[in-house]
Amino acid sequence: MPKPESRSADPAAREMLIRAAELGAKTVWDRHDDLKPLCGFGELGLCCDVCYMGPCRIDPFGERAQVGACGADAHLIVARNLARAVACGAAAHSDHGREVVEVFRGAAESGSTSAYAVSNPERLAALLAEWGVATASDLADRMASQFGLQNGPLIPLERAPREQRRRWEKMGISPRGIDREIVELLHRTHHGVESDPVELLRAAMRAALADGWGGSMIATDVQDVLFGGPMAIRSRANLGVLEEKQVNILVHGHEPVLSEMLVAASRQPDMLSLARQGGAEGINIAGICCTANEILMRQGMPIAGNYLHQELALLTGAVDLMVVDVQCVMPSLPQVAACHHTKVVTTSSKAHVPGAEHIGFDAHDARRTAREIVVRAVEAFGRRDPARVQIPRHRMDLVAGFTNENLPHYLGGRFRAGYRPLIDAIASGRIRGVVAVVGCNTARISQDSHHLALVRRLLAQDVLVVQTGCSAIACAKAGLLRPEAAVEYAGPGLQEVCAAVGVPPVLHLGSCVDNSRILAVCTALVAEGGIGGDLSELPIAAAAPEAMSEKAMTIGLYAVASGVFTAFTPVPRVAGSRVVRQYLEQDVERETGGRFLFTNDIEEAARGILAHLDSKRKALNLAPMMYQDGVRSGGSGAFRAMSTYVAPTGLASLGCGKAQERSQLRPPEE
Ligand code: BF8
Repeated sequence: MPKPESRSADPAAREMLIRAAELGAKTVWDRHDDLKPLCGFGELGLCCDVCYMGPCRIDPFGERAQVGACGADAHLIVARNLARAVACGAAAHSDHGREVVEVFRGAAESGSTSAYAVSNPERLAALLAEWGVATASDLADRMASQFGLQNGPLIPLERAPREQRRRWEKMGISPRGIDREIVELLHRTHHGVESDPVELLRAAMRAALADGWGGSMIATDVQDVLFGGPMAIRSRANLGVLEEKQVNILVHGHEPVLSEMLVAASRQPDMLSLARQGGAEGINIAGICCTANEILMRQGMPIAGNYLHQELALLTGAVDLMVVDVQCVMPSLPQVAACHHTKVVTTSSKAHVPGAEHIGFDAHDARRTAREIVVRAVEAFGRRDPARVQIPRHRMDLVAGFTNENLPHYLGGRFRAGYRPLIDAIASGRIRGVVAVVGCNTARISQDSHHLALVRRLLAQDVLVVQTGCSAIACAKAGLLRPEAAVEYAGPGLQEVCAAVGVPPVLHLGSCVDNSRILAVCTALVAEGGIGGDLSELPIAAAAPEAMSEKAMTIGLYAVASGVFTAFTPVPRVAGSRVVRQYLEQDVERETGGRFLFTNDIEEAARGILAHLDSKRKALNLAPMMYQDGVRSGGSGAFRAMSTYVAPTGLASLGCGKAQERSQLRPPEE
């Protein structure tokens, strides 16, 4: 068996990989190894299967076929494959958005029998004003219409900086309705339609923008209206959050419509007494992947792990029931669950898994279904064999729940809320810039190792890191989401800011659809003024250090289309085309202001990001960095210089006492 260290940087994962071998269970790493060597044509993006004459494969060494049967060359084939991935990623996010809009519509209509209701009237009021409608029902209708909008730009696009919108209009990629962009992109990749690879990449950007500034942004807004706007909150992460003496239910997938209702059901007195009658001390709900981020942000529920933890969690023998909805759910789960008593339940009409039980989840009957799932979990607990349970002891404290709505309060205080303190810290050289580190795990890279290496490297260089998705979970498990991480990892300038403001150096902003929150933060920095009039002028960047899913490619592309330098690791299937790489890594910058850096080397990604931040600082004529190699070299700013930073006791700096462990934290007083 390969060494567990080569498969994961997480000690809990390594422990469970040894357990997998004992149990004779195959995991994603074993299956990935079984496939090696991976198809070289596929890895380069040079295999075309869009018609049934093929599949056609282009010889990368130039000795055999250089075009497919229809005449498509390497560049068109690579661009077409990439465009199809982007369409699928955009479809996944945006269909999630549509789903929550439909739940919102059901909750908003008069005489509603929906189990859901508006829980955030302030956010609703702000959206009503922005969208120019009078009622929640009108808003839901208007949002739903964005998916099928045939002409004219999406309404949320208005939030983007004017210069960015001007660029999109000039390029002809201002997105229309989400469905329309995805359908048109797929049409253009059909055999014999768009044959210009660069035009195809521009069309892919248009569909990606429809996701980032459309489907995903709408999803985030609606979820905040229905389930509440997150505030800083503390919790724990890693497999050690599973409880030996409680019924453990893992929620996995993406849409909080399911997970929020399960959390509510698990807290009902009759469900708790059922669990006690079954011999359990309580009901413990924990999450995997993005739905974990959703219920963490709003409810403080613990996170069991990120993408590569989904099978490992089942191997503990402590999970009584795993309930899934859509996206990033491995079809292998029922086989792995069969090692123990664990039940796997699917709930979405769009996502069935052979071997799992399907309990259809309907928003109108959500309470009953959620309770039924909890009852099944309690029953399964009765079949648990305590002698076979092995829960890794690893679990880590964290603070999550930052958003574009609440960050101004944490940064500026209650009476002077705003991004000015952050902008001053950047302008004065205390903070080098802001980098979004997001995305997945992949079996191609030792789990979490790239996320941790990159984030630690950036922190040491006084870079404030914002996160979503499985990357945020990777850093949570490693303790980087604690305020104390500033002392342990941040450069002196960033330490000073974290101490003065009382936030961790790594800010958790939610799930993958919540990358829209990061776009909103960047837009707010532009609006506040002083460090650039456009996203492409800001000292900001993005990275997907362990990208796996098509959604990650879509996110990367809308970041680049929005003017953001984006490091993407490992290299996606573009290496087979010089034209595609040249456009996405260089030429696109003249059009959108952003560009990709594709690399397999995380140190090269870090160097590229830091060089990019410094070049933007130079172009804006910002002050030199205040500290070089930890030594103060000059500068001034809004924060008191501190040579040593005293760690906040617990989360005192966030106004967080013990009683607030699972409650929302208040922004700091002025
Ligand atoms: O949407 S980061 S592995 S869970 S795709 Fe999937 Fe990637 Fe995780 Fe969330 Ni995002």
